[in-house]
Amino acid sequence: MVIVDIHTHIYPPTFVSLLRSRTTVPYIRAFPDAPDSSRLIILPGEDDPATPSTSRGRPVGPQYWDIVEKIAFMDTHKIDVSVISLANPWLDFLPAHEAGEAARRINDDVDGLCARYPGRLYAFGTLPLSAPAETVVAEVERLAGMKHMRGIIMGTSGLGQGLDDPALDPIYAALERHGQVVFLHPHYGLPASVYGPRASEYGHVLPLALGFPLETTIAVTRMLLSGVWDRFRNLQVLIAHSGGTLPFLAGRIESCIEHDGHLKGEGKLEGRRSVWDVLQKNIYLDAVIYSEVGLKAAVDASGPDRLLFGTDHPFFPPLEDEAKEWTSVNTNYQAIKVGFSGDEKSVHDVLGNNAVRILKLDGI
Ligand code: 5CU
Repeated sequence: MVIVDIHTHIYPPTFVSLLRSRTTVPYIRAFPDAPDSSRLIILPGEDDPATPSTSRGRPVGPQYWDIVEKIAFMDTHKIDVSVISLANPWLDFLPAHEAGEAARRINDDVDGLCARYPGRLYAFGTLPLSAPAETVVAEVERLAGMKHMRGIIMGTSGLGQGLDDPALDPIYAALERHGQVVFLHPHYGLPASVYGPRASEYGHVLPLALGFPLETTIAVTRMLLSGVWDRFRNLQVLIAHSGGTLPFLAGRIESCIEHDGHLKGEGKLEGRRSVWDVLQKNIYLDAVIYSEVGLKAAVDASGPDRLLFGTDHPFFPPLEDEAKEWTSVNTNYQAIKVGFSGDEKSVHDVLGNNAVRILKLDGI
């Protein structure tokens, strides 16, 4: 049995230097009341002065950038192969004139990390999405020729106006042409106001447990509504966190579309592809959902041959002792074993065979 982790992040050394050089989100720094502990501040609003500096962001150490630590984590958790990706917020925050060069440097850096562990590491590349579309397309073309790259990771903002923006069409076309999988991952969450005035009392629970999946669900639904998969019928998207809430809400989304007088009046209901069709032909889902209940919704929506194991390393480490196996990882292993109890083939497919087939991990 081969085990492949397709949801596992890294901030390569070039990116860490960039974060250390910054003073606005995203950045890495130590605060005066805890000078020996660096903190990674990435999410919007995470450095609110009302939050004590020791609770801002998260503690950051070599597990975020040292590839040796990634391999040790893989060995501890019996993971044969990882498809690593730059973690959020990718390059979204860079000025347009810096983004193309930064993407090239970071992608070369990540490809080089993979080369150090032949057969054990592959990667999703990063796109310079704040740059003009031609610069982004050029990086898609370059990534297609790189040995360890198997697609790209991106967030929900696209070129700044979301994933239903027609200006993304040349980029979707290039991704489709090169058969590159898009790993779609949240970062921005929901507006802070929805979390209420006591949000700072609840740590990261509301933005991570709910903001992330809802952000993803809204982004994918906007893609669907704008006809992205009607125009790019072979565009393949791997959605983080088992699709946000998409599998659970697909029926409601479909019903709202079918009952919408505006869409009907505009002729947009004719010949459109349903969310169910897209889920079964264009969408892959990771299995980072921590319970067999969510996993079942994902399998029912997309099928066991489109579900892929992931860990979200280095996020969600144990709060006590990092040397042990991680509860977050074992919870996902357990959900797969219980969810597919009696169906060994599906267990093996989700843990690794699907990733090998879909991402053409030919060194295995
Ligand atoms: O803990 C977090 O903030 C995160 C994050 O930012 N990105 C991610 O992939 N997982 C957890």
